[in-house]
Amino acid sequence: MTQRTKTQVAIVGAGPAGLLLSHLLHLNGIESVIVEAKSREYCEARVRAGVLEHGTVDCLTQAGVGERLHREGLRHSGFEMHFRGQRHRVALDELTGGKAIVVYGQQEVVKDLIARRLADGGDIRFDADRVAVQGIESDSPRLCFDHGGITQEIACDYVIGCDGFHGICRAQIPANQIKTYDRIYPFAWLGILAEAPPAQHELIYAHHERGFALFSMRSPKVTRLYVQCDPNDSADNWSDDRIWGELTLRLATDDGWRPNVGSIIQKSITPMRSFVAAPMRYRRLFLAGDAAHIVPPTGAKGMNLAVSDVIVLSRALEMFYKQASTHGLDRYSEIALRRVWKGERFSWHMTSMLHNFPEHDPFHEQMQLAELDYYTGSVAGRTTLAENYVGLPIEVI
Ligand code: RFL
Ligand code: PHB
Repeated sequence: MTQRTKTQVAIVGAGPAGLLLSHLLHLNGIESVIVEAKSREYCEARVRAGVLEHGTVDCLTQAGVGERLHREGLRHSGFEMHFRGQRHRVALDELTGGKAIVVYGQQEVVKDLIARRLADGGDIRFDADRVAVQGIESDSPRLCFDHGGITQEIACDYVIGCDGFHGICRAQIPANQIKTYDRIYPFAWLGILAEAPPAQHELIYAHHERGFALFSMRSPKVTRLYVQCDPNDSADNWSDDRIWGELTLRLATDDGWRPNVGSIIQKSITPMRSFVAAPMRYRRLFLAGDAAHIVPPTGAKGMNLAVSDVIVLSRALEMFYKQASTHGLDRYSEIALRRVWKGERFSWHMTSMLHNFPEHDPFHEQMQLAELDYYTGSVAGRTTLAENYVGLPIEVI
């Protein structure tokens, strides 16, 4: 037996993109259902991004889901680049007219959004199996899935694929209607969470002949660190001693600074890839966030691009439901992609400038150092880094 229901907007995926879209639609009186493959606990525990651009913070604040973020998030008005044993600071606020970023774990954003959707009576179907989009060529698409042993079908006006890079929505678009752009990098990041007080308040991006390292944090007691490794490596090959040895070597500066060492509570390897699928729409199916594009994490842009997509898309859906105009929906992909490509460029540039590439020769190494010298040594260079890092403007329809 199939249980049939109807909604205005059916959303696949309860990551930051799907949850925020559902909440923004709700604030505008538009009904949605989220269908999610994993459990609520799993979604709330997934450790990923940590840096929120100023526009992301503004959006969450204005949408009424920023209270804990303002209480517990760490506001950073600068970050550092370490190379040749020296520290170089990029003063975000001074270079961007007072803007900053906030360090607040993605899973905390997800927890806040789930709690708010459920408090507002939102419909999130966790643990959905065999999720499929049907009727994509028609004007009445449907989302089908198994839930609690029952086959369900949700009829809707629009399906929004917020199901991440490995989701099912992007694959619904006929191959001749979508173009993809891809770059796989010859390295990965080993990321750890450590019970160690951050040895300094701001993030550090380090270039070192042994490879890249990143110093970040989650709270006054927990440090988040990453170290460049081989993409085929396994986290099991990295003993705690080896991790701390590499991190200390790559991050340390000649003035004696080094990260605090502590017990490692989480360890995982992330591959590095740039990917864009365009357009981000096919008929009544729209893609947002990682379902349409991914970036290497070096620029801290992934979740922020998911948020800016959803800001544009929620406004376009509002125009459709309030003014019966498809103008916004017709322009969504073009507007979202303009910002996505700039995020892709920044992430690619930071990645290229900071990592050790196996094919690089001593000339390339000198080019990277000259680039780092230029970008940190001139006001123009630092301003370029700063305005991209805090987040470029979000174009609204
Ligand atoms: P998500 O978060 O992947 O959510 C997709 C959701 O869809 C579900 N799903 C399905 N549901 C139903 N049916 C199916 N068939 C489904 N298939 C999948 C999944 O279970 C999931 O719940 O995508 P979204 O919402 O677009 O959000 C994107 C962000 O998660 C991602 O871009 C960031 O995490 C990237 N990222 C960073 N972004 C930043 O902005 N700042 C950072 O500092 C930052 N650091 C990072 C990062 C990503 C990292 N990793 C692990 C890739 C650091 C790392 C290490
Ligand atoms: C993090 O804190 O997880 C983080 C920070 C900056 C990045 C990527 C990840 O560029």
